[in-house]
Amino acid sequence: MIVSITHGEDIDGIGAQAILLRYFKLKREIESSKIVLEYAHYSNLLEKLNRLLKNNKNPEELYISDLGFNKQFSAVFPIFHQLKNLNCKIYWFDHHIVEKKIKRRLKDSTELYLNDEKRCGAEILKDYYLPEDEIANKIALYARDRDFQLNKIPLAKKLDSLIAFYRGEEYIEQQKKLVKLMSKGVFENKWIKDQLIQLKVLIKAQKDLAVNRVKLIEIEDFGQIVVTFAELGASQITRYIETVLKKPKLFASIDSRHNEINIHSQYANCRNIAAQFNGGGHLNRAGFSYENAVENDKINQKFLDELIGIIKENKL
Ligand SMILES: [Mn+2]
Repeated sequence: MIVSITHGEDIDGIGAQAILLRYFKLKREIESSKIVLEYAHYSNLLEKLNRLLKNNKNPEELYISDLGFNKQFSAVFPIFHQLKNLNCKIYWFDHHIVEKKIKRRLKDSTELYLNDEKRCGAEILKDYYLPEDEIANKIALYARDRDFQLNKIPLAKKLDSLIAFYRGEEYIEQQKKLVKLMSKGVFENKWIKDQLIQLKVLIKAQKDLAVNRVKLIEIEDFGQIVVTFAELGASQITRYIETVLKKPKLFASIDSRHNEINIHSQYANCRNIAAQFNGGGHLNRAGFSYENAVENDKINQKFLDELIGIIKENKL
């Protein structure tokens, strides 16, 4: 059994998995049906790995892509050890900021640990497994366009919005279908078109709600922050709010379906802020979970107070 765990939040996470599937098919003649596709994020990677062990299906190979490392992940080491004892080979491809010490430990615990902050996850996989393949290059290009906010490829943006919407267990089949299509080089077809049409209506409604719910908070010696929520991928909410409001120094959006929070800021260390909530990410954008961040259609005051306190400690 081969297992691929990636984060399913954007085209980089999904694209990395699609490239992996393509590699298996082209170079090792393994069909995608033989590969277990999993999606995880900071809050449930350990849970997914533990489940893998418990199911006792003896994975021969485990691929983790586009997932950073945060403090609570130290529990992955004993899990990796157990997997290794089961003769499982572990590969981890990432581009998040990870401490040198941890990187060394991960290198020692895996068959391969590749981390490059200058490339996105899909690019790292493409360069490693399929550097010459036209379709893998296209996937990596789309992922880079979104991950580095180049915004030059409209189709990448569309696919990214679809992926962001597919977050969560209820859309897992759609997510997998998209990964398989992309791995075959299909980026546009009737199914994708229909999905996009349905999505457009739903997203517009959620974006309007996010704007209506905007909460502006003034933080002394920092400036204004904006917090809002909707039933939409948190990074997608943030991106939209950023086009509506230019002034705030920090944007925090909550995906109220999953209590997942995304923060963007050029003025605060987002990675450190997220780490305080056991999340992670990049310097200027990061994510984490907070149980009941939204309660009875309102942003939880306890969460807001904590967030404000942590922002104050992490000004850039
Ligand atoms: Mn990424």
